[in-house]
Amino acid sequence: MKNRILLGIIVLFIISCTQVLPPEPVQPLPTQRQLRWHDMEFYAFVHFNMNTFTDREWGLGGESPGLFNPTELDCRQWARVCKEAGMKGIILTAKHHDGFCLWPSEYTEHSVKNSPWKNGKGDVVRELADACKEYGLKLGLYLSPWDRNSALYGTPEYITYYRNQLTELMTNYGDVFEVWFDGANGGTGYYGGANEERKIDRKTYYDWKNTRKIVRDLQPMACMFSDAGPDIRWVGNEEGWAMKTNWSPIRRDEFYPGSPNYKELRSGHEDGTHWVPAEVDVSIRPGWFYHKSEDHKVKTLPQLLDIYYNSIGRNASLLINFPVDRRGLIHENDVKQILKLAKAIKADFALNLAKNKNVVATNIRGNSKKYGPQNITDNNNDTYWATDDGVIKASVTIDFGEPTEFNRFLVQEDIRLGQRVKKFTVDALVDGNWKEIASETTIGRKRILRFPNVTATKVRLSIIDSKACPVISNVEIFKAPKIIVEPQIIRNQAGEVSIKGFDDGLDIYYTLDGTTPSLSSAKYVKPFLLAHKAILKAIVVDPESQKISPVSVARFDVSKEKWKIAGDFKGEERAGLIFDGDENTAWTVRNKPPVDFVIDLGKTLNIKGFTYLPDQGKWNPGIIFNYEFYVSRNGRNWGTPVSKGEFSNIKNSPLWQKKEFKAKKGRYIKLRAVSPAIENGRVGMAEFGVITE
Ligand code: FUL
Repeated sequence: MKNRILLGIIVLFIISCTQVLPPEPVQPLPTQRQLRWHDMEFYAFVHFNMNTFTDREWGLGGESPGLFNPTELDCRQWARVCKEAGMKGIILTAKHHDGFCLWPSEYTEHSVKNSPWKNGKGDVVRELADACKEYGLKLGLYLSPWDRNSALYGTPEYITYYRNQLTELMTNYGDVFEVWFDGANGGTGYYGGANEERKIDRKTYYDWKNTRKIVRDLQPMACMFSDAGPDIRWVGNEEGWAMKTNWSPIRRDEFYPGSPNYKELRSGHEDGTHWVPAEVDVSIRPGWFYHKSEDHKVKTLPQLLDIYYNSIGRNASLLINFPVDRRGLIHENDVKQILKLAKAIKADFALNLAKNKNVVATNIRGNSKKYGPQNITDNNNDTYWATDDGVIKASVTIDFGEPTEFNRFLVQEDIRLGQRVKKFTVDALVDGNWKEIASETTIGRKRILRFPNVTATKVRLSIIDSKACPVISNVEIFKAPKIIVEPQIIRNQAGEVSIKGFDDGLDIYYTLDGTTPSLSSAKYVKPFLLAHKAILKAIVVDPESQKISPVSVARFDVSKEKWKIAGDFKGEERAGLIFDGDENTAWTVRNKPPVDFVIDLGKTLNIKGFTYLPDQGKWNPGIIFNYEFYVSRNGRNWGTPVSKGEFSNIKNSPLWQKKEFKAKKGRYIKLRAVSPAIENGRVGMAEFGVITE
C-alpha cells in the first residue's frame, strides 16, 4: 500500500513536471543555420589580394595579374595561427573591388591563372579550404559585388558573370559557413579599359533575391552577410564595437547593402521583424590590406581586449582581419598580438566562480524544477531558468557561500526562444548590504560586463523589463587578472600631465629625473603641471600581485602653453591638434607644397632641434618627406634653413622623427614641407615639438 502511494506521488510529480509548458517563443527567431553561426563567435578575416601587391586599400581594376606573386604563401600558417588564437573559421577575400580572383575562375582572365605565382597553376581558395579542413576550421568567402575590372559592370550581363563566380565558389570548395556581400559599390574604375565612373541602383541592380538563392541552393547552411543580412548584419562601423543595447532582430526590409541608415545596425531594433544578428568586423591594423607602413600599428592588447568585450560581450560575433603580407603570411607582429589576446581571454575566463553554486529565484515557471534557477549555473546551455507567463520582474541570486572577489559577469538568454530582456541589473551582497554593480539593457546570446573588483557573498541578477517572461540559460562569474601593460602618458598643451593604466585599481609610480621608477617613487594620483623639460618614466603596479609593467618613457621639452600658429595659417582652429599631446589627432592641409607651417613659441628659446610625428591617420595621411626648418627672432626674417633634408622611409615607417642642429635663438619656427611622402594632396602633422638647449 505504502509503495503504491509513493508510486502515485512520483507519477503525479512527473506529470506535474511535464505539464508545465515551456515559454512561448518571442518572434523573430534564429534559424538552425544562424544558431550554428552564433556558436562560431570568434573567427578571422583575411584580406589578401591584388591590393597587397600595390599597397592600396581599393584597387582600380586595371592592375596587371603579373603583380600578384606571393613568395611564401602558406595558408596552413594562417590556419595554425587562427586555431591557436581560438578562432573557429577564416573568411577570405576571394575577389575584392578590383575584381582580381584568387581562384582560377572560368569566367575571367583577371585571376591567379595569369599571375606568375605557381606559374598560373595556383588557387588560393583551394589552399585555404584544404588548410581549414586540416585545422578543423570553417571556410567563409568574400566575393565583392562591385568589380572595377569587369567591362560588364553596370550592365545586366555583369549579374550573370557575378552569379557564375558565386556558383563556382559555392560548388568547388566544400562547405562554406559564411558568404560576405560587401556594401561598397559603384564609382570610378578601369571597367575593361573604359576608365570611367559607373553607378548602379544598389536596391535593384543585383536582384539580390535571386542572387542569394544560389547560396541557399548550393550551401544551405551558409549564412549570408551584408548590411541587410539576410542572415547576419554589419554592425555599422569598422572599429570593433557594437552598442551596449544590441538587438539581434532588425526591421530587415528597411536596409539594403550600402543603405544610408546603417548606423541603426549598431543596436538593431527592439521591434525588429527578422533575426539578423550583428557581426563586428575589424582589422588588427588600421588598414584591411597589408601595408608595410603599418607594421608598427598592430592593435595593442588593451585595444584588442576592448574589441573582444565590446563585440562578443555585446551580443555580436567578432571577425578580426589579418592583412596577409606580400610573402603570403600573417605578419609576425600580428601573430604576436593575436596570441596575446588569446592568452588574455583564456586567463580572464579561466575559473567560473558561479559554477554549480546554489541559486534561488523569486519566481520559477510552474514551480517546476525543469525551469529552475540552478539551470543557469549547471554548465549546460540547453537548460534555462524561466518565470511564469506575465512575470517579467524577477531575479535569481547566486550564493558563493563565502566572500568571493570578481570583476566579470557573463549572462546568456536562450535565444532559441527569441531575444527578450530589455533591462536588467546586477547587484552584489557586500558586507551584508546589496550594492548595484551594473544597470544594463539587452542581453541576447551573450553579454559580458566588466567592472572593478567586488568582494561579495552573493550576486543577484534582476530582470527589470522584458518582452515576455525571461529565459536565462547561463550565468558565469570570473575574476579576470589585471592587465599590466605600460601606462599611457600624455601632456596637453597647457602642460598638464596625465598617466593612465589600462585597468582600474592599479597603482602608478613615476620619476622625473630619468631614473627607473619603483614602488618607492612618487605615486601618481591625479594630473599635474609640468612646464619644464623632463624625462618622465612611469610604471603600473598591481597592488595585489605586485606585478610590475614595463616602463613608459616620455621626453618632454618646454611646455607649449603659449604656442600659436602664425604665418599663412594664423587663426586656423584645427592647428591646435599638433600641440595637444594626442598622437591620434592630426592637422593636415590640402595646399600644394612647398607649405610653410609657422609657429609662434610665445617667447625666445635657444632651439637645437625639432621632433615631428606624421599624421597617423588611416586614410590619406598628410606626411611630409623633404623638409626645411627655420628659426627666426621676429617671424619675418628667416635666413637660411638650420636644417634641411628628408624624413627617410617615413611612408613605410611613420614614426617620431627627430632632427638636431647647431642651436639658434628665436621665437618663431617654420617647418617647410618641400614635398609630400604620398602624392595625395595633403601635408600635415600629428604632433610637433622643439628641442631646446
Ligand atoms: C569594406 C570594403 O570596402 C573594405 O575594403 C573592406 O573589404 C571591408 C571589410 O569592407 O566595405
